[in-house]
Amino acid sequence: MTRPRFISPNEVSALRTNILSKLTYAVGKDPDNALDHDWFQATALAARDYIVDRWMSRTRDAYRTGQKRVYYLSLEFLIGRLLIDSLSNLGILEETRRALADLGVDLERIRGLEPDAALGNGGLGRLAACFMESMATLGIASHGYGIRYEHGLFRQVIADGFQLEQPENWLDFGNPWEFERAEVVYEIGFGGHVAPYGEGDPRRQVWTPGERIRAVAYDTPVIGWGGEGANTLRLWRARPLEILHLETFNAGDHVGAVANEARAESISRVLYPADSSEAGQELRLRQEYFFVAASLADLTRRHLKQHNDLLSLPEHVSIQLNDTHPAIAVAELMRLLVDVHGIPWDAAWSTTVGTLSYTNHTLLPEALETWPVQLMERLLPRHMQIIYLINAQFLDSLRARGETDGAMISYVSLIDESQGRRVRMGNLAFLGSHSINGVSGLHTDLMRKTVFRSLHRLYPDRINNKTNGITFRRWLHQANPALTDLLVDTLGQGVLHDPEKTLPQLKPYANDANFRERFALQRQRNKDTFTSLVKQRLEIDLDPGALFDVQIKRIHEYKRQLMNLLQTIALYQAIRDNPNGDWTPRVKIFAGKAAASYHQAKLIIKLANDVAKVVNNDPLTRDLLKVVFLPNYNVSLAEVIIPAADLSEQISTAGMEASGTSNMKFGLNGALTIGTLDGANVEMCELIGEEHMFIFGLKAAEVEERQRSGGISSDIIENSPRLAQVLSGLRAGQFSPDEPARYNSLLDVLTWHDRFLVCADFDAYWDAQRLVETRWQQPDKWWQSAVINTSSMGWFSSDRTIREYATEIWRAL
Ligand code: 26Q
Repeated sequence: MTRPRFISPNEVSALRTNILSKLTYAVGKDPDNALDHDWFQATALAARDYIVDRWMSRTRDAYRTGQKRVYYLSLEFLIGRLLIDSLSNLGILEETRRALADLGVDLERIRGLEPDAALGNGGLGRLAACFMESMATLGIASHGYGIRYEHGLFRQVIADGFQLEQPENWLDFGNPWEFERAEVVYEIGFGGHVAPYGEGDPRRQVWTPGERIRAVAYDTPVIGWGGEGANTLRLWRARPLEILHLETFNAGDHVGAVANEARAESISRVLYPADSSEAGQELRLRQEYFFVAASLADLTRRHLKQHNDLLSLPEHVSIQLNDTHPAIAVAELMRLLVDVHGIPWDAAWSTTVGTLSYTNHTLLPEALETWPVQLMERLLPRHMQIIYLINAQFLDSLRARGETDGAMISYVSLIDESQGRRVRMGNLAFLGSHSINGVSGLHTDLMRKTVFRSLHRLYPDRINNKTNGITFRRWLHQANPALTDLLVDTLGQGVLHDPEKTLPQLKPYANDANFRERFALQRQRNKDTFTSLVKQRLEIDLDPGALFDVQIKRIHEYKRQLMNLLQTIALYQAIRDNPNGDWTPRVKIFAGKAAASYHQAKLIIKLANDVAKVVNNDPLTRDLLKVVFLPNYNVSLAEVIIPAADLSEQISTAGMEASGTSNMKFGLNGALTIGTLDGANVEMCELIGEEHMFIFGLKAAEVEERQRSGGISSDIIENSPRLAQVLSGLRAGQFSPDEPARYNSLLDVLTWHDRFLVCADFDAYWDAQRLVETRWQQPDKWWQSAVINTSSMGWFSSDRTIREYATEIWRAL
């Protein structure tokens, strides 16, 4: 076995005993009657024991050494399954496999029974999960704080080609990884009124909420690589103050007595299934404040226990805000310091700024969070006052500095007066933090030049870049054991422990024909596995020798799945026009969810399914082109698709994808990227070399220039016969004969307001795809590039990213 082990040799028999004992005494089943699910539970509980031992000793260490604590506040943690990840990080994966085999149980079968913990929408949530694992690996004393949603991201069902959303019930069979902490409870208030606190500074007030609920902690241990580091993911569940309103109940109003409970619990009931702002939803604001208030109460309590003084907070504590979703923390921390602990305003402000830092994940104006002042006043009256005070102090300081530009001042104000009065959460997070970071070089550069240009001029040292990363333990070791084994065989175990240093040593093997063959062979095995999954789920036969061309991510216009589909149609039409041409057999693979209320995105899903239906059933093109839309994209599906991909589609409109992280996962697994110079693609290109990628299209600066001149594409369409043919086919109902006008709204947008420049990039994209085919037809070259992709990805380890956060922002290493 090529994998490392971290524990003692007689582990298999010990594991067998532990699993059997969990099955009997924790699950309550006899081995003879146990179902697969019972075995999964028993195995997870046995693994958890190993984790808990390390977790407790880490927690003790953190108190003993007084090391700096990092708190990662995020409304999303897109964790996925934990069994294989935990076993592999503990170094007992193979031992567990053998222990189960002795008991007549196949680990591969039971691993699939674990539900995906889908407490996130996409990249931002998955990043939080990768970061938790890297922080544990690096021995940083950290807590993730979030919400224990009863229902994670909806389950996507495709019916007649349309997306339907169904509730996701990940907790139905219990959750073996978590510990309920019934004793860790905080009261969270909403509404009510505010009154002055005595005669002193009028900036100190007393808030009496009109409504109170409880936040109850649930802890999940997160184990790092090698089983040494372990941290806590603490998720809050909303509960009523009293479970049953006894007086109401006794008065005979049995339904009314539980209404209170339902109202309180609605706060942690469901994840908002949107990846950009669902404007003004009261429940969303309640969620944001609920988890921020509970987390700050919890961490200040821990700090006071240890250090007895809140002014020392910045020395011992860093709080990272994952986007603006927890930005109300700025006002809540001020309230705790000033109102509750009686700290003078100015000292409280420097403590707040010294403790908080904020990561921005998007520049799209529609995704920047703002809340109506009216709603804030009703729900969080004291916080609204604090925001006004912060704003007044800030705007005064500008005038004192001699800033007179009214437009600039109203642009940086915390209150947007232009569309009803709204609080700008991005500006609040910026002012209340000592560090504001973007998630790729280009994105950070654009932050300085666009949304935060004025704030950047006022605080030139605050904005910094931390390019995203991914945990290789999940996205290589776990997802692709065949490639991992090949890498270990070739480079030794160092590649598992320190890929940043070791992976570059793979580069010379790109020229080794024998190695390339082994590299291609592991891909072929993964493609075979994926081919059977598609057969089983969709009844579609794929040619595993075809080029697997993959775009999997949230469906969004800026990510341009539509451009990919238009290309697919163009290719289909071209093959039909010349069926005996020298075509490269290709499978176009799509997966992704659309926000339930995002009409255009849902129409794009329907189009993918419509195109698939026509193309897959056309005998003229059948052996050359297949289109697959896999329903219900999630972390576990990504783990199967990515290792089987030949080509990775990263084709967002330049300047719009903050970073992307699947681009890194594909590159690590040796897929070649076709993409624009956007997000982290830019850094990938620098490290991999442009000749091993297929870069095309307008650059960010060109996009900006074009958008200023309006997005009318009729000229472009006239000058591109290929694009014109695609659009007229669609318009004529070539893919929707039952409803020829189905795609008119998409077509109208393309023609009259092509904000995402699908038309402008169409021909360049076509040309890049032909280069892909040329390379594919020269396997030596293709696999050379593939090996170079894998060997160049070490820098994208989330360990590197976290090390940068820890040294430059948190000062925690
Ligand atoms: C906001 C308000 C109300 C409801 C929902 C939201 C909301 C929810 C999720 C807004 C945004 C998100 C998620 C954003 C996200 O995933 N952004 C991605 O973050 C990745 C990690 O940095 C980047 O790689 C991607 O480029 C970026 O799109």
